[in-house]
Amino acid sequence: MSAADPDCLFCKIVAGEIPGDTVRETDRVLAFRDVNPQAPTHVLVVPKAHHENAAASAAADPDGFAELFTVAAAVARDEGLPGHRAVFNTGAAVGQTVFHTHLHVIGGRDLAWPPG
Ligand code: DGP
Repeated sequence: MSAADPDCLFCKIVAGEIPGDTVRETDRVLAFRDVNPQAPTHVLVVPKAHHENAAASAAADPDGFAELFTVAAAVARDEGLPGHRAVFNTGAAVGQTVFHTHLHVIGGRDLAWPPG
């Protein structure tokens, strides 16, 4: 696993230094509720290993990256969602604010397409 970044918010949640509302955990992945939910269900699924975005995680640990999606599906099932959206923001230009890979799992209301 890559070293935690001492300045990274999600590394601190993974380490338990900052509380997170955890809904699922595996050896490699933590899923917790977004502090600023955009829908009735808004869960962030993060690899415990620190990488700054989805592509970096996929390159460094393909199996761990795939596990983000199996955990996302389990979260959606647990929440009883009839469908859900799974989104990575990559880069500040499209709204990434936390530079530790995180898959947004959003559902529980109608979602427009294309996204804004
Ligand atoms: P993004 O904009 O794609 O980088 O998403 C970052 C998300 O992280 C955003 O939806 C809000 C969420 N967030 C920021 N700070 C915290 C926090 O301290 N705890 C939790 N649970 N979520 C946070």
